[in-house]
Amino acid sequence: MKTKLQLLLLAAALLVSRAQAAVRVYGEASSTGPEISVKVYADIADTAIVSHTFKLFYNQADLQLIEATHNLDVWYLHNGSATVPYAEPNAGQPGEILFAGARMDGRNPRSGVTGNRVLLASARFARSNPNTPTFDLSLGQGGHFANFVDINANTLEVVPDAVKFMSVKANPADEDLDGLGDRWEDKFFGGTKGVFYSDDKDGDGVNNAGEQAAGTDPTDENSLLRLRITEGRGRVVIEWPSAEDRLYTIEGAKRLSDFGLLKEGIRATPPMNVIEFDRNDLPETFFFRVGVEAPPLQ
Ligand SMILES: [Ca+2]
Ligand SMILES: [Ca+2]
Ligand SMILES: [Ca+2]
Repeated sequence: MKTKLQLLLLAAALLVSRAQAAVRVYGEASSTGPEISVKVYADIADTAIVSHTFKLFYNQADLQLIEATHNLDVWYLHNGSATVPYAEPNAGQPGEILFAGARMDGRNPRSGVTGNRVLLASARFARSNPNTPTFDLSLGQGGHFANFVDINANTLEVVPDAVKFMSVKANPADEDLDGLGDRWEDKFFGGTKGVFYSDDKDGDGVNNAGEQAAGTDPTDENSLLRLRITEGRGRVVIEWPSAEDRLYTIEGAKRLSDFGLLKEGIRATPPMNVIEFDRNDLPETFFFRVGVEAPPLQ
């Protein structure tokens, strides 16, 4: 009779855990064109966790791993006097990275980690081809290994539905992860298919990524970011085509190998920006170049 009662109590305890704890793990991918970045987050509700372990899968034919990192701001060990290193991400198996993170702080052993959109870890990849990369997530380790443990020492992944792995989603502004905004691709090329960041369709020497950043037309060889420099009446006048929401930087050099900053944070005044220098302030031979800081992808 006593044994039966204990079993009933145990069943009740499991039910309580199931109702209370929920960890949802999901990834987000974005691209600069040549590089793909994946960030993996967790929504941790109704409990605080002290460890997580998961795997991120990628296609080796499409991507080469550059770097995998834990979010050490949140996941760290502290022995009471110093932060102690924890396991590095393990990329030993082809096409997968094992992340094992823990939060154990000797100054506050029962703190754990809770909250929405907690960054677990990140990875950066170099792309090997124009394919749209795909990723997957799963529990990190099997067997007797406890992956998601809360501050009450419950192993959450043994409770049905307590730990859920969602998909890795692409940046909604760049679903094909080529570094070009899908709306931008649609506007100039009628869709995202067959359009890639490194293409130079109009042959003006600026690739699509550069044209997008500069706000120029990737189908018009006369539309590109370049400087026009004129000199007269003791002044040097520099002009360039500009686009909304950009900031420009002008650099100068006596030799092409030696550029230095002249002006930064120059706001766009479309369709052209103009700045002037006193000729006497510049050496006889002088080079200029322009840099642009673009808004987020659209
Ligand atoms: Ca795109
Ligand atoms: Ca071009
Ligand atoms: Ca162009």
